Amino acid sequence: MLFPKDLIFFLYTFVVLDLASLGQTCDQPSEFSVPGDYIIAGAFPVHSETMNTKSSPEVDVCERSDFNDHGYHLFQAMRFSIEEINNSSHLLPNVTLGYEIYDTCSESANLYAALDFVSLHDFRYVKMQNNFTSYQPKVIAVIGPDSSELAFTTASILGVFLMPQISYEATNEVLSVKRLYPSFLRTIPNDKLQVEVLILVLQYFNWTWIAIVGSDNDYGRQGLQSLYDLTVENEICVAYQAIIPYVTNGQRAEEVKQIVNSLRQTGVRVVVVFSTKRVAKVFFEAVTQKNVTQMVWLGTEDWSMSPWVSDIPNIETIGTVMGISVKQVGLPGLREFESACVNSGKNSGSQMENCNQICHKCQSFSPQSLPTLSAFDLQASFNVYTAVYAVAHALHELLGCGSGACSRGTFFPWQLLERIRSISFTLHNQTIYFDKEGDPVIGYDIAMWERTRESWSSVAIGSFHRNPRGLDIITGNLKWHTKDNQVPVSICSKECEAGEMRMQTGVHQCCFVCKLCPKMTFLNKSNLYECQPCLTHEWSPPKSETCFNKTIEYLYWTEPIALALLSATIVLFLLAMAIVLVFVLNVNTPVVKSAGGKMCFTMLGSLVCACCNLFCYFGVPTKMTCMLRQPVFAISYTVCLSCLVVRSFQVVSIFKLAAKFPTFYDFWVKKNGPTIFICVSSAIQMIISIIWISSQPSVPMEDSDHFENQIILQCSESISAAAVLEILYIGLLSICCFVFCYLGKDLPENYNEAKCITFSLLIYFFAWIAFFTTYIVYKGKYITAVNVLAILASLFGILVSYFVPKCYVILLRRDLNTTEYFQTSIQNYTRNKNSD
Ligand SMILES: *[C@@H]1O[C@H](CO)[C@@H](O)[C@H](O)[C@H]1NC(C)=O
Ligand SMILES: *[C@@H]1O[C@H](CO)[C@@H](O)[C@H](O)[C@H]1NC(C)=O
Ligand SMILES: *[C@@H]1O[C@H](CO)[C@@H](O)[C@H](O)[C@H]1NC(C)=O
Ligand SMILES: *[C@@H]1O[C@H](CO)[C@@H](O)[C@H](O)[C@H]1NC(C)=O
Ligand SMILES: *[C@@H]1O[C@H](CO)[C@@H](O)[C@H](O)[C@H]1NC(C)=O
Ligand SMILES: *[C@@H]1O[C@H](CO)[C@@H](O)[C@H](O)[C@H]1NC(C)=O
Ligand SMILES: *[C@@H]1O[C@H](CO)[C@@H](O)[C@H](O)[C@H]1NC(C)=O
Ligand SMILES: *[C@@H]1O[C@H](CO)[C@@H](O)[C@H](O)[C@H]1NC(C)=O
Ligand SMILES: CC(=O)N[C@H]1CO[C@H](CO)[C@@H](O)[C@@H]1O
Repeated sequence: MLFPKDLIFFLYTFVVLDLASLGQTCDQPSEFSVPGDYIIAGAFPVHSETMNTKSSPEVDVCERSDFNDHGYHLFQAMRFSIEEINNSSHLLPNVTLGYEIYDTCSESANLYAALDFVSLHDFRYVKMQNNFTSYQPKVIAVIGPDSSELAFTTASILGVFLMPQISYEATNEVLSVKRLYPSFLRTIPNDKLQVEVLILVLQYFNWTWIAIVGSDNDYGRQGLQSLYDLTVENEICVAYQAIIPYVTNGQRAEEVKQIVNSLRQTGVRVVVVFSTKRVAKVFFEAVTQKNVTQMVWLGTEDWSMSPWVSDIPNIETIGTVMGISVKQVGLPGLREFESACVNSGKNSGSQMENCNQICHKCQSFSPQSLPTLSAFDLQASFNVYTAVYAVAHALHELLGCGSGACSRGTFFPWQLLERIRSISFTLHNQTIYFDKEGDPVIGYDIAMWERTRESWSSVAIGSFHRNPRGLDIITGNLKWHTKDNQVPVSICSKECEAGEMRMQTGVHQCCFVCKLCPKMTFLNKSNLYECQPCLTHEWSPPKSETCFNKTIEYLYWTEPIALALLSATIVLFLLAMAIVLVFVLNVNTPVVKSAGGKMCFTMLGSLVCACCNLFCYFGVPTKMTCMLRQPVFAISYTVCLSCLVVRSFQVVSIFKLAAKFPTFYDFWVKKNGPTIFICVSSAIQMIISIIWISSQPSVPMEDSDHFENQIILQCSESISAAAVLEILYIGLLSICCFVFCYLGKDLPENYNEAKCITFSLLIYFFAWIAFFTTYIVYKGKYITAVNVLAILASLFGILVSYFVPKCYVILLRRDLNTTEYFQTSIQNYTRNKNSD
């Protein structure tokens, strides 16, 4: 299929080529050819680009422009490689390659060349048809042209024929879009990769505050755009960007000066110059004139190794120049080839051998006046050499030369293209192959200018390799313009300290003030502009970059305070058991009887039960322990307290009520009043507990609110109505106890328990008030220990003040434990009372 645009090109072909065939000799567009079995075309800028605006439809005559050394070397490199292949007995044996070379100094010369490439063998025209599958143009492949701008034209035309085209210097990334340029390949990496490498270099030296300028053509504009896009992704800020205009005959020179002025004012220390050498030369002339110093200039492959820029007077004042260059590979033999060529041309004069026929100036070269071959020229020449070899290797395969003899069958350019795309070969120890976009899989060198006497040389300071992808910098080779050879700094704001977030000031991300991350938040390195909160089970101190797990805390079985409490519990338990033993052995003595008789065992039993319940308070709280511990204590304590109430009541009633209300007393004794009272009282407390448990039971919970770095495992302590009722009920029993005790405070000493009961109840109240007070101010893990302590105090209070004195009498004062003594004291009491 042909596009309308291409049809116009073809119409143009006839006009242009006809014109060309009319004008012979000198004014003919420069071209140079040597026949062979297969012809490879080359397009080289042997003359510089013409800058004039066209006024008549003519192909530019390149010889009227300046001679271009660089293009000359490239052209010779192509001849050199073809001759080498012709000489080779391995590659394409018995097959001679010819070539046809065009000087592409302008778009019109380039288009002329492109159309000639696709014209038919032996004819100077393109045959119009809509299917070029079996079309056989005179050349089989094209090497060149040099610039992306020219390559766009050639690649569109050759793309229609699927004629292989390999450029050695066109770097624009759009040329890699195979949908648009299906037959385009190149031996120089594309700018997209170059931009990536530039970014890597900026990142390596921590330069985040930069300016970027580019030349006013596809190369510069596209490069600048890609570079800008990538800087945004990589948190590098572009403080200033500009397009450097073409300066012709001094026009627009003022604009360039303006750009340099603006550059100075932004205060950046690093400038990336994405430009062609021609524009870079004009730009750096302005830079030196404006006395801009102390800068780092980061260049692209097109100019950074070129003498065009390094030869500018006073260039050494501008600071450090470093640049990207395509991997430096020498091309041994090229220099000799060029000299040999000059000599042979002189001697024989035959047209076939006159290898400098391409231009008039070339014909006058002597070995001494040959243009110098710089590292940049050599490197570009190697790209040409590689391109020619790629075609030769593909042709070698296509012709089946691997078997020893090449078949000379017909083939079409699109068949050769398929081979070239999949070719892989080694050249000067370098493996050459193309990726699926037609780009070479090669890396870059990073170079820095170094002044050696009066001239510049470039020193490799590192390289970018593609497998694996990465940048290597040789720090030893770095020579900065700064004092002490320090790496120049180009940042907008100083880096924040660890754990500080950035707060952007203004439009640039790189300009910010630092702000501390408060506690319970942290700075995730993936977002430097925000402190993120920690998860609920985590905590962090202020100015932190991570969150820490909170420690899980509860009353461990083994910690000292728990061991102390456990010992006390065991002591309590043993004491209670000892008292039980003593009481059992002396169950019929008056002291035990007066203490309540069998009721004492109920009391002791409930105390032991409460004591055992204490073990529920240690270790990780479980559903069971949380649910049981408080009610069990409350019920046990109620049982015990009920017994005390009954006992006090009985003493009072015997001494005071029996006489006054005998019927009531009889009823109380006969109907087993004490037992009923104790049962009913305990039942009430039990019902309250059941209501509590079923309505709002205490459950295990994790408290992460009260301590920032701890999670406390504890039982929920909710103050519900039932809980209050329970407390009130115990309070009520206590009050009863007091009342009865004080009613009988004048009773004989061995019946008078007022002091000891008051004492134990006081301990109880004091312990629990202390506990609740602590609970209000302290929510840590030791609150459980305080709780245990309060319970222990309550239990010890009763044991020590009520039971221990009785044991004392039983064991050590047997004289007081006799019926006689008790009767005496009762008689004394009665006598005293009567005498009152
Ligand atoms: C090719 O062979 C000829 C003759 O053997 C020799 O003079 C010439 O230098 C060779 N060229 C190259 C590029 O090797
Ligand atoms: C090269 O071609 C010549 C004649 O065309 C033939 O005699 C010779 O055998 C061929 N050599 C090889 C290696 O094919
Ligand atoms: C183009 O020509 C080739 C052979 O000459 C043929 O095989 C192919 O079908 C043609 N394509 C179209 C679209 O006609
Ligand atoms: C760039 O910054 C990083 C981290 O701040 C530092 O480790 C590195 O040394 C710096 N690189 C240079 C070349 O100063
Ligand atoms: C640059 O410096 C030179 C000499 O140091 C001076 O003559 C010239 O005026 C300066 N140019 C500018 C633009 O400052
Ligand atoms: C290729 O590598 C080998 C061994 O590493 C070396 O001897 C040879 O000189 C190299 N050749 C070139 C052209 O660099
Ligand atoms: C930081 O953020 C990244 C991406 O959002 C996430 O993958 C990573 O887990 C975060 N790091 C921390 C410590 O939260
Ligand atoms: C924090 O706790 C989680 C689970 O709770 C665990 O997976 C993680 O390993 C802990 N991290 C550290 C640093 O201990
Ligand atoms: C272009 C070129 O160098 N052609 C030569 C290739 O090699 C054969 C034989 O070696 C010569 O005859 C050609 O002139």
